Amino acid sequence: PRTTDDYDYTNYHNGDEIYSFQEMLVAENPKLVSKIVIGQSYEGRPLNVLKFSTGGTNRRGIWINTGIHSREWITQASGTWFAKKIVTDYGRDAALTAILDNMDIFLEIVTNPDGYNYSHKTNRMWRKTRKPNPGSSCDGTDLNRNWDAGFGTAGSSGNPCDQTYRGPKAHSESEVKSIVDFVKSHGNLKAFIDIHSYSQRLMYPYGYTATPCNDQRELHDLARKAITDLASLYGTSFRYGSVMTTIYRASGISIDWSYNQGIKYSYTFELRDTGRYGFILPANQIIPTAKEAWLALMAIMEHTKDN
Ligand code: ING
Ligand code: ZN
Repeated sequence: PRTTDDYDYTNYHNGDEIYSFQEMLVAENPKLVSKIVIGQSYEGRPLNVLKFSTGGTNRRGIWINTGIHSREWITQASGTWFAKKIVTDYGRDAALTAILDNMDIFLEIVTNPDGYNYSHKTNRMWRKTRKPNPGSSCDGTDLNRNWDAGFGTAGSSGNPCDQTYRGPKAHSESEVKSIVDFVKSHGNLKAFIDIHSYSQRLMYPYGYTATPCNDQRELHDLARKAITDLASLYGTSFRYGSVMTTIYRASGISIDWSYNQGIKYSYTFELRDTGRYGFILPANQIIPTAKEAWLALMAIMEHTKDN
């Protein structure tokens, strides 16, 4: 494709194709979209973040990332669709326009580029990074167990051969550390949304402890509103609640770290489906999955703007 209008949103794309989508989107919308390179992956790929901004200086921000687990292809595909949706709706949809007139949106689509490349070329079911682990024949760290929030406690593994290997220490992985540095230096993010698949859930902190977070009531009510909006489109049902009570104990996860940094609206999604296809979701579900998820994102972003 030569433009983002020609891009095929109904099929999955590899990392290079998504990178070139990002370049096209920036070139087509120079006043609205810019690209920030927050770091590079272990294998040297850029960690690109799309910034959607209508001006101001260090406005309140919303962080969204997809693809922290490489095999969850519906998430990178949805992230690409979200990016196009934002530029299409700005100036046309009143709610999105109001959000962007007050806040900036940061979107990292390919959050684990090495794993994503490996998942396309070698092993479709690859979840972790590709960094070797000294003393082990197993490669990779789980980027959603590597954050400094209950790091190393129950709900992650110390064995490099496990899918939930946490890495040698908190923020040891450049893909995580680059986000940590960006979030801290920005200093004005109000929402942090980490998008996974599959199992159709919308969750808030905590994953490493059963103790309810201070904002549990507000986060719970907003989650209910978001999944109700989501279901209004095709009737897809999402469970919701804290990570620990909704799915299982998980330590060192992104949204527990972001929440403990003071970013109140920290949420994590698990998109379609509930297991029929799992990670191998047919491509004809990309647009419906992205469209329904967008309604939930809009609910969270609007609430964030107004609070
Ligand atoms: N499952 C998640 C995992 O990392 C999850 C569940 C999501 C836990 C978000 C904590 C936070 O185990 C998938 N499919 O990645
Ligand atoms: Zn995941």
